Amino acid sequence: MKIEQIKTIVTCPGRNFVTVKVVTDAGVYGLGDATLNGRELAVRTYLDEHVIPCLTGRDPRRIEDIWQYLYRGAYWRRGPVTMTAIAAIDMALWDILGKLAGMPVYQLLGGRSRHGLMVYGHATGRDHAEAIDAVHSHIAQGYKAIRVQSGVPGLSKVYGVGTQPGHYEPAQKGLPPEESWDTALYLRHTPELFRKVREAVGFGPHLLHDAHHRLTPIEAASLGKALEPFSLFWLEDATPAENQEAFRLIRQHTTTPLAAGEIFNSLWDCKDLISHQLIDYIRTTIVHAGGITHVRRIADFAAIHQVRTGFHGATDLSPVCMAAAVNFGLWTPNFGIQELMPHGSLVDAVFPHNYRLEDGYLVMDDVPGLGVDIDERLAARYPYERAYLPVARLRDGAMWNW
Ligand code: GCO
Ligand code: MG
Repeated sequence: MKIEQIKTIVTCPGRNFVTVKVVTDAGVYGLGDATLNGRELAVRTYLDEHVIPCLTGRDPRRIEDIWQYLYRGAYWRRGPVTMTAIAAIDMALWDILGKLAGMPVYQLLGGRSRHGLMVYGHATGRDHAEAIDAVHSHIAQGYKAIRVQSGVPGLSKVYGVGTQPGHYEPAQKGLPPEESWDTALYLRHTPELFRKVREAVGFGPHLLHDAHHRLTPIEAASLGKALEPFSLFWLEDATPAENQEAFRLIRQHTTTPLAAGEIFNSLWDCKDLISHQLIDYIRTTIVHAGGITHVRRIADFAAIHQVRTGFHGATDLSPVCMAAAVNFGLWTPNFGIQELMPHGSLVDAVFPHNYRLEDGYLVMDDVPGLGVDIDERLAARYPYERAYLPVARLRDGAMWNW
């Protein structure tokens, strides 16, 4: 059996997605997500120019060998562009293998560990009252876990807070918008938000919060401590994690569970965080960390340190990645939670899929492969549009962290 053709499909049904389609001579094809928000065309070029020409003619069932070929063979290891490109090919090969076997990918991984994946939804509000309304509406929709973010008085815009409750889009069309940031205002405001949310809904639903890497380690420690009475499921990306030691300081001061890793690309980015048990949830995703083949190694390594998965699942991860995440989460023994920001109906039409939300859990029917497709004709009607995440500047104009 041979890989006959591989193509990259770029489409923008409201936001940009890059998809890989691997076609075999056996009449089956596989899909992989290759979307790297704001750097989409770099991955497409990496695939088109440097990966695809090396793969045509190979046996698509040699998933491990192709992974090692692309990772070890390239000389230049890791990095978001490389690992997203490898991930897309890897996902597509698992999709093909499932179709050949007539089984969903989770069966190939070792079968179901659970009936569905508990997800967390996004409750956002421009102020506390609006955020609390959004929490109520998520509870009414059956969500068991809810991430809460709100506007901060004194800041005109806060990342992760939409213009309508419950919705925000990570990237904006055009060049990167600039937002201003003030840590002191944020730290004053955030514990108060969670005090009010707990007062309004009690301790039943799980609550989560994302600090988007904006804090220093000591600021993160103080926020974690201040949030302890409100019993969060996790505090996410409290500080940038290039220096994994930083989390040791946070850990010394707070028992609020910590999550990190949505921007990591390999096990090497989280090895110390996991082995020293400095985090509780690893957010590294299939699309940005080398696909199912590599994320399975991360999850297994995490399992022996009692760290659970909590994959990134914002709208910039396509339904192809979500389908892979659902298969993966049905199997992985140390699954923790899955982020869910539902895509709109147009994205769902471009990528028809088999997973669905039922009473706060993502479930899927047994279909061969990943259980996702692409309507190429519809995709072709929405060409790429330049779009970026915003950047953050301090009050004095200096660039600040993501
Ligand atoms: C999250 C996020 C996202 C990311 C975005 C990057 O869902 O936890 O932090 O909003 O910033 O997906 O592309
Ligand atoms: Mg995040």
